[in-house]
Amino acid sequence: RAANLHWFQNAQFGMFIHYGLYSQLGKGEWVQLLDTIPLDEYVILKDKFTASGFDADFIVKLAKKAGMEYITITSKHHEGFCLFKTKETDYNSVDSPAHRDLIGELAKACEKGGLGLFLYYSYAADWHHPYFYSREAGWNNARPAYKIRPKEYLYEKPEDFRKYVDYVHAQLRELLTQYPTIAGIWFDPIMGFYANPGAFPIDETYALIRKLSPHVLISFKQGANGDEDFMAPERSGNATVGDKFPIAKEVYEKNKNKPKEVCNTMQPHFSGFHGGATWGYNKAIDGHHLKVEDVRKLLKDAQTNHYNLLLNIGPLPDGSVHPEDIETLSNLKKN
Ligand code: FUL
Repeated sequence: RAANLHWFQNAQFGMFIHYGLYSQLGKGEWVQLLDTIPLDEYVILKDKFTASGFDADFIVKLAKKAGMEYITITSKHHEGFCLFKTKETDYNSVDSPAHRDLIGELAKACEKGGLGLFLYYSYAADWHHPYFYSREAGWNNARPAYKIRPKEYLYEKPEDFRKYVDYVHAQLRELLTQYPTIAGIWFDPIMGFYANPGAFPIDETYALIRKLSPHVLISFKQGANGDEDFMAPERSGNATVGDKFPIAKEVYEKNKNKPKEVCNTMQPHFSGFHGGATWGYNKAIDGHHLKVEDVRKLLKDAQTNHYNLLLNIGPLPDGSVHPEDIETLSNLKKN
């Protein structure tokens, strides 16, 4: 792991990818919750998921052209849809019309191209799994605010959450064995964790990863228990949410001198959501993606302040890279 960490610390620049069912709607990755889309309406997006434009080799080539050393992709975002082969749920890309294991394809392409691969995994939010906890049990964003509870949501009492945790652990096993060359697991969202930390057996989760794959790096934003390998705050460094949650303050103290990575996105300036940024494809921002000069500024800040920049793209509904982002990333290293 030390060698991996050393590599990571010098990697400087990575590509973040947010892709899922939400991409088809072009309103960001929180659309299910923000628009309170009924669950049975949302899940049928799977029947139209073809990912026909998702080209792992192209993505790797583009990342390399931009000078990036690694890629971090959403293997499962808050919606719960998985981009990998899994026996734990049929809510996944292999069991969709795409019939493709996108994580497997990207793992191969990264290996071939010499890039590191991190898997984003939404641990502390899942809007699909029957036993993720309810809004009443701790956090408003644990579930969309459905007036009538969908029949698929079965959580009743804190003990039920263990069924969700077992599911997460089984999926982590799958990820670590199916894609043994990955560089790390990137957990999210930290607010879901801080709002209900007692629900998550975080030490047990990390121990599982350490045992199965001792070389794999672990991050959980600014930190969940302080045993993370690096700090990965969002944009301007939301480490300050720590002030609201004593546990966050504690882990921040443990992690503050560790290597740092800050994520940012090519799709900014969309008021009214998430402090103005979206990560999954958002058609409202077409024409306003970051340009070469903007990215160079971010890179300069990263260099000056010694952190890695993890720069996000939100592929189009078919999984192809947005033309504006192709343009910017292809020209980044030109004069
Ligand atoms: C947050 C998530 O809620 C956003 O959707 C996005 O993935 C960002 C990088 O992290 O916690």
